[in-house]
Amino acid sequence: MHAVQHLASRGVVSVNWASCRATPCGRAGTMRLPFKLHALIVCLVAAAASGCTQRTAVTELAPPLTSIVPIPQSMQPAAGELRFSSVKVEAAAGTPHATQALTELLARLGLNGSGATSVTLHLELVDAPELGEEGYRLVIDDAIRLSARTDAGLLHGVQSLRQLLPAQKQAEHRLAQLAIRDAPAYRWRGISLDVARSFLPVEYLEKHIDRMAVFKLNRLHLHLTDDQGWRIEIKRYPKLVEIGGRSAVEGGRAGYYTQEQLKHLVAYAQARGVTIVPEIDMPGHVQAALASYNELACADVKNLSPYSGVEVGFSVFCLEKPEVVYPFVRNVLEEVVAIFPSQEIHIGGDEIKDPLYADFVARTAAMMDEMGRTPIVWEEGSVADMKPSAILQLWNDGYAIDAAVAKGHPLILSPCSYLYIDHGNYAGQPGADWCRAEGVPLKRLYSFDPAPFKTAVGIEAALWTEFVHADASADEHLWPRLAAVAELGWNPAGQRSYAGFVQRMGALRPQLDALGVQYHPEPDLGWAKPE
Ligand code: TNX
Repeated sequence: MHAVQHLASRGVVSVNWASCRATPCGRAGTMRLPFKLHALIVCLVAAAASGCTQRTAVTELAPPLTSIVPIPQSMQPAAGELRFSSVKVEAAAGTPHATQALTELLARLGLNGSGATSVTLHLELVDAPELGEEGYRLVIDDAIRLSARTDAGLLHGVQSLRQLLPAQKQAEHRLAQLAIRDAPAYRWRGISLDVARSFLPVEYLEKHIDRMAVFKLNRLHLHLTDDQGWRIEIKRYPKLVEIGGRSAVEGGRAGYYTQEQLKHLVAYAQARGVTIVPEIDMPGHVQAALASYNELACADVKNLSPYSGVEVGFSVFCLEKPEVVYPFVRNVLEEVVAIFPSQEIHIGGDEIKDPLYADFVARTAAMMDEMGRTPIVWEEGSVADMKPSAILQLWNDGYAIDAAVAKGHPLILSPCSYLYIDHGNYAGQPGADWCRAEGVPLKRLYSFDPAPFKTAVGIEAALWTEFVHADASADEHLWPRLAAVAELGWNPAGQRSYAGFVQRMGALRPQLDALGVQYHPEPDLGWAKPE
């Protein structure tokens, strides 16, 4: 019996992850009883679970691996391991997305055949209120039992199972016996992609959604319009894409999505537990719209050409012409809500000074309410008179948001010095650095704590694309930092540690490789390229 099994066989060991001072890979085997025996046992199990086994003296202790990001709320290793070469799925009705995700995973790993040793995997819906909308239980003993209240919860369970399994086909698969109970701290765990400055093709977004799902991220905010481009087909105003879709930031990609493509993406994301949240940025950041429909600008505006610069804050709808602007806004938003079932719709509202700004935001937010949706507005919108249910998205670290919180406005947290991942992975990486000259390294990002923001519904990182023009560059900015975003949204500060994250994420590199991610070779994870 190997050591972890032996230790664990004396009773299920429950790991308090936060109290375990994570031992860097490569040194775990040299631990010499610095803790009491129980703590040592717990930490050895945790170290094994963290995925250091291939590179440390713990190797003989604990294959198979149990590194999961974001870290499960509770994970109890049990005795033994389960070995198998095929999996038979017994899925309850009402679990279409989880069943599909599981079927694809098993096929990719060659586990869907009739292997010599078969195990049964039960997918079940259970009435367990403590699991919430997205929680799940995963028990591995002589079978695999995944249960949740919802299909969405089961999908997350499938992702945990994916991370417990190797990323590639094996002759035989092994899983540690364990019991996981898991649920997220926050309901909003997102990433915003700026497809307006530089377009991202549908195929990239599909891959991106697959990758988000692996880390249980559940909101994809698409910044669909800005000065440099209008990316969403609006049938009533075809010039928005005919003219506005042809421009991009200098060096970036132009293009647009048809409504059919967007509906396809919505369904693709839904099947993976991801909600697409569209943003139509108004009343500023609208040069592409003004260039397409000149009447949206005031008569004294001279420059109505498409724009490919980087500077912001110069374009605005002519708010003195409400009879022109509001029908346009309403017609556009009606088409937007017909495409996107998301309860929340982002109406922008950033970086513009105009005497009628607050009025515009209040009227447009009210329009969203009438359409049965919840508006999201960038933090500046807090000056507008809106229902307390309107969500504000915080982006300047020090922005005075307390009054809005006191009014009850929910917050999406995107403080730029932690979550603007258009900024460098390291100081001096070319690109955006206006918010933090030292960039937003992984460790810095991970140190953000949402807890002080009482009305926060969650967090969202942002990839602006003034300087990110290709798929590979997007990948390199997004990963591995998005995995840290996922953990910040899933686990409260007391439940996680950077050292533990580094070990677990370090071990999950093959998962990113299997997904074809061109990630940043992060030195903290031991991924730095040799000199
Ligand atoms: C600020 S965040 C912006 C974007 C830029 C970004 C660049 C926000 C609401 N506005 O328009 O792309 O900085 O980092």
